[in-house]
Amino acid sequence: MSLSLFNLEGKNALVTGATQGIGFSIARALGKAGAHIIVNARKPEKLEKALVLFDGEGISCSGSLFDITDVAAIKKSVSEIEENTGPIDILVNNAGVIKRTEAENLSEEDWDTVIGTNLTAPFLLSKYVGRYMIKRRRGKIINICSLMSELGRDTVSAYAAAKGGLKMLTRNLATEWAPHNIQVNGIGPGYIATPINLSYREAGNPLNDYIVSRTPAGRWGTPEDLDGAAIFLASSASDFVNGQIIYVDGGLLTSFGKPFVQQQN
Ligand code: GCO
Repeated sequence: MSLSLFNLEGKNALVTGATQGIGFSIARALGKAGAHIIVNARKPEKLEKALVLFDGEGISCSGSLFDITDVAAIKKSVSEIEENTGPIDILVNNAGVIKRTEAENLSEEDWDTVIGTNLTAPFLLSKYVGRYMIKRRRGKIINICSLMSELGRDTVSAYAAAKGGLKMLTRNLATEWAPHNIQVNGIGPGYIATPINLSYREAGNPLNDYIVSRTPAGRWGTPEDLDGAAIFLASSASDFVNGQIIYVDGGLLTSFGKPFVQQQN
């Protein structure tokens, strides 16, 4: 056994929604472990900014500008990357959106947006990248799931349905593609401080305080808390691990919780 098991040199990793939050951090972690990262984004300005940052940290990177809800764009971009950059060895289905509205008021349009981005897009990307992986007889797919792959919460019905579906997509693809030496696993982040939850992440906000008290570790996670799980699932250290969701949640899902007590600092 040596640490070279975790080395990603010579590998290409495509990370969707990699210009901010969890996607940015996972892309950086894979890059620092030696991979060439292919940074996907929808907006050119955001992509440019992220590439400059990665570059500044000495990470080998290139950009791939496409909307993951556009199947023609997925097909075109995947084949362009395969032809011009090289094989996609690692696919991280990270990009996601959330709409927080009570179920009885959630519009069909918002439902479709959330399911389209968080569930259908990972399926389509896996399908088109998977075809190449099957031919090569190797590949790693990491789906960014959520606590909401397991739990419900007021106002997030579409998100929970999509993330629960993404967990089962992970298990199903793992089952179908294990014979081709492809490992499909997931990471289920707990409450991680990113732009997606900026609106309620401040002391005094009841939801913020509940999250901190409900998390056994007693704090929000940072995007970097996910680095180890991402490198593990992208590397040959996980070659016999398939269909698993690693929850990186400070212990939240294993705990019944305790009565709310104001944090004493
Ligand atoms: C919310 C949050 C969550 C997180 C995360 C939890 O409104 O409860 O936004 O859904 O984004 O996915 O794992």
